[in-house]
Amino acid sequence: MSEHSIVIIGLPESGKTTFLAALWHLIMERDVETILRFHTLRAGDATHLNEIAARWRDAKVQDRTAVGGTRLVSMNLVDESDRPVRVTFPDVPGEAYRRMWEDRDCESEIAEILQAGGVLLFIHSDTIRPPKWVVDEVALSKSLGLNVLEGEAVEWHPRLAPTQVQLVDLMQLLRTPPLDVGPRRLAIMLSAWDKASGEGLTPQEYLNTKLPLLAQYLRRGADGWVWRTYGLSAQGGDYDSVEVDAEPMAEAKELRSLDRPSTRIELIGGDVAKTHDLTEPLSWLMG
Ligand SMILES: Nc1nc2c(ncn2[C@@H]2O[C@H](COP(=O)(O)OP(=O)(O)O)[C@@H](O)[C@H]2O)c(=O)[nH]1
Ligand SMILES: [Mg+2]
Repeated sequence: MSEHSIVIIGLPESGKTTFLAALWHLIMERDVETILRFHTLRAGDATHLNEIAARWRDAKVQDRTAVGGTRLVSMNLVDESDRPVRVTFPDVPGEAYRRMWEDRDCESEIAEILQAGGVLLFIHSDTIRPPKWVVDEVALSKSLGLNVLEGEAVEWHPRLAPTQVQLVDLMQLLRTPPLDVGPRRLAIMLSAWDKASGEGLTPQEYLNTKLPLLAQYLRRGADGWVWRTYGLSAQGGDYDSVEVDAEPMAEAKELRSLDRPSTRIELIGGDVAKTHDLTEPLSWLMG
């Protein structure tokens, strides 16, 4: 069986687990056409996938992936010409990537996983932290009547860095030993696209506009990434929170009422105008 490994990377809360949940539902349910299809199950392997897919079907937000709880999930699939492929991806806690940025450190187990052949980079399109100017922030605080301390330095912390700065660093680390394995394919997944599509931009235009540093880094080809940008709505809208006393969302209720849950999924970009097929980027990454 040809083994393909794809690594899912992204800062915390970028949509990684939701993607895996929707993908597993799609593969097992077969209620829409997909390029890659289910082949065989490996015993004991699917518990985590089944759990997250069940939560996804119920339109419930995924629990935060436990810190230290890296789960290597693999799916035995077949491609268009019935060739078996095993796709392995880790559900690595986003904290691991945060640690690489903030502490310049990474566990050896994760370093090994990061040497996968294809990279899926998740970016939550609605929570991008843009670069900010101190003068603007001060002016804003003052106009809101907040108490601004004059002449006092605010200590900087790497976590305050804009999203695009953190992501470019992460991409550069993947082309630096010990993580470097040569040029690779990269699919950029702008998640929660349902929140972003109202702006009328294509995923590529969105990347250029909201994350210009990352877009330039990729366009210049400095690290040799062969890349594509997708807009992904893996839920179709907002899901119910898992908090006990949380109000149910009207949107989640509507999504639950769809006959075929897979049709909640919308993916644009790549070779297709619009599809429910989450295996399209995987198939491209394996190409
Ligand atoms: N509106 C919307 N929210 C999403 C979508 N995908 C993920 N989210 C939300 O984004 C947040 C982070 O998702 P999660 O998959 O847990 O991210 P992870 O930490 O990278 O595994 C959660 O609140 C999700 O419900 C989507 O397609 N649409
Ligand atoms: Mg997660």
